[in-house]
Amino acid sequence: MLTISTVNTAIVGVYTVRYNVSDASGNAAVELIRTVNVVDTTLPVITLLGDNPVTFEVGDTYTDAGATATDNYDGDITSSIVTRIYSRYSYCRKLYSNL
Ligand SMILES: [Ca+2]
Repeated sequence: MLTISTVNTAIVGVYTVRYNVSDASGNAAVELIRTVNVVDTTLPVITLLGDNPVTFEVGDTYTDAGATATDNYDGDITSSIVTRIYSRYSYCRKLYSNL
């Protein structure tokens, strides 16, 4: 068995392993190439900080407790968290207030 040590399984990427051999007369075989894809298919994990759900009195200022995110390959990716706010109830309220 041939052990290949040039594929760094700790770094995502596409690696090629080339195979060749020569006989005692110096004749080289036709080289063969194997492509090795090192991929990261594990999803990152988000952890919410604070309570969920959060309930507070209308008119109060809402301050989100935040969240953290980690990934098996990228480590701490908290700074990459994207937040979006959906508000179906406030939309309905606007409709009624326009009547
Ligand atoms: Ca990952």
